[in-house]
Amino acid sequence: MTAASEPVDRERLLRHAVTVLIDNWRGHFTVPSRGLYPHQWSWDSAFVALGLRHVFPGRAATELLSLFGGQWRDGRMPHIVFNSAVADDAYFPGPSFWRSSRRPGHPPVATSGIIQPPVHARAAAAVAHTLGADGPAFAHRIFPPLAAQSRYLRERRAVGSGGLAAVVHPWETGLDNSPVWDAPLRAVPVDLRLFDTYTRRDLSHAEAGERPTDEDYARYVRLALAYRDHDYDDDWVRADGEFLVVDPAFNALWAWSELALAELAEQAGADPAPHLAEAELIKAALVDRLWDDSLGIFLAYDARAGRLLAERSVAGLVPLVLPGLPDRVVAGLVATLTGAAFRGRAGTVSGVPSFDRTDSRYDAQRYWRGPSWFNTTWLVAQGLQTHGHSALAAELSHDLVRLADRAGLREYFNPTTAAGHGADDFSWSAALLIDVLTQQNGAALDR
Ligand code: 2M8
Repeated sequence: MTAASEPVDRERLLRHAVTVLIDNWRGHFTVPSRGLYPHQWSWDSAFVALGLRHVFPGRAATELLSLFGGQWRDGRMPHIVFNSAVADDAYFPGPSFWRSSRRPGHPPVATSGIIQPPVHARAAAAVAHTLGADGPAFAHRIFPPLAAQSRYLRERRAVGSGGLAAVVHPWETGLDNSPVWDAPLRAVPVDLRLFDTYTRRDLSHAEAGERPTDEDYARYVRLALAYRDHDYDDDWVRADGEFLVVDPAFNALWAWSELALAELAEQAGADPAPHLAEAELIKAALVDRLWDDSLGIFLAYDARAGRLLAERSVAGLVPLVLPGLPDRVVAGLVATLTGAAFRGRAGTVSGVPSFDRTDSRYDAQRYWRGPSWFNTTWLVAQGLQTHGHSALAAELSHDLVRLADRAGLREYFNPTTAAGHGADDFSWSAALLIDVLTQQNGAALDR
């Protein structure tokens, strides 16, 4: 019996995943991990809610509602809502770095000032569905903040004639140290004086070789400080910020969320039409501006340098989540996913590597520079399912189960050895495993 065909004890895995979500629950939200990430992270909460809804639907609703308690008056949903029960220096950069409370219109809880991919409406629509008769009441409460989050992107983050949203910091993409950001980050000086002003807390919880380098960290800090010191002004950052990038995954998730907002609007008594129209606009711009036929993938665009970044990362596969893509685009994405850059020969790679395996910068265990992650692999599987590639989608879901079985609920995984890296008992790995186990039938998993 080969390792791939070993039977998996689904019940044990499910129990473990539920235990992780219980242990990481902090009364009204879930921490991504108990050591490395002791606060509430924005897109993590959306993925967590997608799993929580199967076991504790009320908690899934609370997770999202509590996150939006940190939303700013301008509609931005910050990437971290800080847990006041934790010391300021438990995570760097903490509340005293971001200084959100000095901003007019800030919520009564400390937050960061940058954002993350807007996958929340999609999670909220799934939660509303699971809540059954209580769904419409939840939709009524969650729809207005979700609609404001989308309005913020349209009004404050759109760039260029295509109108796609730009991110102003690598952390806003969620794929923090992807090699795709290497070129735009070269324009951001490494300020050596900054090194003495902070302590990297992440290195107390994970190996340095699995995390971003000190130089990249200094750039992250410089970008965040500049945005903060300009009062998080999006006119300033779009005109003069040192990092301004249009990311395909971020925009695809925005369009996907607009489709979900249309579903929620029906339940909340609002008009779905503008959300359907917005989703179409974003999708058309993605295909028009970011699709690269020869590489068979969506590319990021460096708006500062005015050029596409011709590199293949999992972010370029995520637009598969959008229904109604042109056939040639879907076929190109599937060919790229199953080709040497990502999956290669059947059975040799687990999940979807976060970066092109044929590129010299591919690193199988360093954070977003190669490892497979649960959330991006799950998103690609969702997209495959949307476009009728059910067998390939099932293969990816099966990989997630096998990774959890072999390595535990780690933060990320070596795609070829299936070794686990980063944090352990990681919430979105647990939540998405629950989703996969709950949606699949046993026969498919135990093949
Ligand atoms: C990672 O990002 C944070 C900064 O936001 C960090 O490295 O400290 C990323 O994997 C991000 O996508 C994720 O949301 C966050 C919490 O899990 O960790």
